[in-house]
Amino acid sequence: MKEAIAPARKIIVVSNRLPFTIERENGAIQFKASAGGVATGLKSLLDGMQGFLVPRPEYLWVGWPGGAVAADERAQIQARALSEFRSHAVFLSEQDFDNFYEGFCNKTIWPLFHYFPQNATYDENYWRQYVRVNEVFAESLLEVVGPEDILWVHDYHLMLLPELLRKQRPHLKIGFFLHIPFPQFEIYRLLPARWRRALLEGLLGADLVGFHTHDYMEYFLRCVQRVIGFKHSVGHVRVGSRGVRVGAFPMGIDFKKFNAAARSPEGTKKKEELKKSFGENKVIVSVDRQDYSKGILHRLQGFEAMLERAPEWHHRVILLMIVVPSRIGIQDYEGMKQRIEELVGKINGRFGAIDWVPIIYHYRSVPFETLAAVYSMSDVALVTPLRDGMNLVAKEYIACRGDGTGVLILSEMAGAAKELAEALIVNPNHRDEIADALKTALEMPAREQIRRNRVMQNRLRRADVAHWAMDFIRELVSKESAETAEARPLTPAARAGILRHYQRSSRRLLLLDYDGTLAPFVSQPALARPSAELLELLRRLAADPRNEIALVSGRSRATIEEWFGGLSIGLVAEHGAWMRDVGKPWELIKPVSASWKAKLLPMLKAYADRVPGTSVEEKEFSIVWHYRNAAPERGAHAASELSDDLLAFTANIDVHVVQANKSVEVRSAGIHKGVAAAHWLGQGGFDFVLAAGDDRSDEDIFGILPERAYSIRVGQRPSRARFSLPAPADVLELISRLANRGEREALTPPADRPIYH
Ligand code: GDG
Repeated sequence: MKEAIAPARKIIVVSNRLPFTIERENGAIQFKASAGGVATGLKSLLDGMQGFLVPRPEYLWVGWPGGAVAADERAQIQARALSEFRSHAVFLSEQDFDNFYEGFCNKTIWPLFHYFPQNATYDENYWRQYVRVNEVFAESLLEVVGPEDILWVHDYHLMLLPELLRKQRPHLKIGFFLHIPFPQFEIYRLLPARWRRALLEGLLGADLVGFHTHDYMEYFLRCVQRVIGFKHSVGHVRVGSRGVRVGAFPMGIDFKKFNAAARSPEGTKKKEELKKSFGENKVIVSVDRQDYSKGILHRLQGFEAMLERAPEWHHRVILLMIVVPSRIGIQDYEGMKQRIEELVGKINGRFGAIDWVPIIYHYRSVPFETLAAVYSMSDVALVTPLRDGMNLVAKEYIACRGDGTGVLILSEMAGAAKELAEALIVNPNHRDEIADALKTALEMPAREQIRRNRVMQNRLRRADVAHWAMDFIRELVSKESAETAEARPLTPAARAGILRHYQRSSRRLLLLDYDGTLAPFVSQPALARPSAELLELLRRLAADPRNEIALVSGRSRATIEEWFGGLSIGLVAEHGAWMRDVGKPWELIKPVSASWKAKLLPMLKAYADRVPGTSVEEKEFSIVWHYRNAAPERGAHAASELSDDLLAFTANIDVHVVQANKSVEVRSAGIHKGVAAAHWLGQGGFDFVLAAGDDRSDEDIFGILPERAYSIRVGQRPSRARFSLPAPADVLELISRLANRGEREALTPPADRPIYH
């Protein structure tokens, strides 16, 4: 098996269902192709992929083929799946299916992510089965995945899978796409704490996480920040040594296929036949899977309201409602079917006549060609989900409007509304709004219809499903997504190189952070007073006329002045807000306002009161909440929450919220250590530059250093620094060697020294 499907590089698409289903007819196994939206999209990507990945990769689809399969049938099914559908089957048992698919997927995630918390069930057995099935998928994938393969995991059934795979194959390229909405934090947090964290961690196992819209992407990043505490920077999240990118990739449709089907001779014929059966009536079409998220009942009420308010449309309009059976057996769905049928009956009874039935209700799926003909003969499409990740029906309707006429009424709660702004956009909860839109649609002049549709058609033609898939894969394999390297440990050889370079240089700049770099962290910030040895070391370094030393700290001006004011070195306080050149008074680096402090201070103080072991430090241009002495879990959790509150609250104030080493700090924007470092670098003429720091704020220094400068980050973390050292003691050891070298050097006659250019 493995040999047969192991070409050099494959794109492996992983989804809950394969693009075919196994069924039994008279005991014999049959394969039935089933092309859903995703299946169609991916197929056209893979079939039409034009060498942006060179060489063109093979593809393989991994998923569940449906049905229960006996152990002795598996090999045969696997062979056929591969040869006929380029697929690899993951076999699940009936019980897997019950608790996983009908359970956790459709009774927990689906309702919650569609903002129906009242329909959500929180059952530990469902969760366990969800974990189990994700593990089964991971095991099955490991049988077929090669080191160069690209994995694209789809949808809410498999949110744990990226991390499960990452643990086994740290260097695999993994992308994940969510087809349903990602909810806001207040909804997401309804999940039990353990599950909510595990799902996010699961997704963060991917290199790229994609959503249909920017909103979902933002909600996801917000949840990551609140639940796990990872902040993002323009859609990049740092997870240990890896970078994870999060992006919006609105899914398109196979535009050509729908457009051509509606224009084809058979399509036209079918359309004429259908049209005839509706006589002179205008037709409003509605097509959905039967699901409470689709707003079918509200839509019927909207149609009813239109009939109430516009009697002139009686006997002139018909609502053709196609509802495709879905998830039969789940209670919520069964009850809904009954309510839909009752309401259809009620409206038809109330308004209908012998020669006119206002609603034609069709509870089954129709073949593709019929669907395209229905779209192309309907004057209006009424697409009003209460919540929908994207909604492809809306796009398909527009694609099928060959002559450009037709009116799309679209819910603002569908992801598609972001792209189809020329539609009549409605709030699907409001029956009157739907009624008004229906009336407007029925009366809209053809010219106006065409004007709107042409714009949307052009957009959908460009952003079709192949474009979507290619965009995603291109982003996944792009260079930028490569893991961001950790700084390399400073080897003895590299250290010797630094010492040699120092020795032969004539003008040197040393930019040194204090806490965590020159001194280890202590429980109380005030106890981190510099030792006599350190002060002596700095004094010796500063005594060398070739040296310029700057201590670049986040501490307050008063503390830095008190501790280091007596040395002939440059000083930076409050991450660059204050600076002092040797022999000069303190200066503000730029005019800054701190009027925001009074407003935010109570917020930080409230956290200090609430979380034992935490405290607030107030500086001139920043305020800090420290939680080094809190219970670790509690502190980290509160830090995420506080950062999130602060970020939301300060959206339009010019401040930065920085989660650093066991602290959350708010400071005026535009002030960071990089600005301070630039002040010294700007003096020019240095032929040896070294900077050392231990946290995120020091990255701003590393980022602006010239290429040949030596940057050292304390601790093994992803960093822009060239080198890392384990602890402050190692930094001290290095700079005391520098000091020694320098002093020895000063005793050597200049003529013997190598000249450095
Ligand atoms: C999920 C998300 C997101 C429907 N009836 C028939 C039929 N269909 C086809 C449509 C369309 C597809 O099914 C339904 O796609 P939607 O996008 O409308 O909705 P979901 O099934 O809920 O899909 C959704 C989507 O994933 C993709 O990411 O847009 O938000 O919920 O393609 O044409 N096809 C045929 N006969 C029918 O009777 N042949």
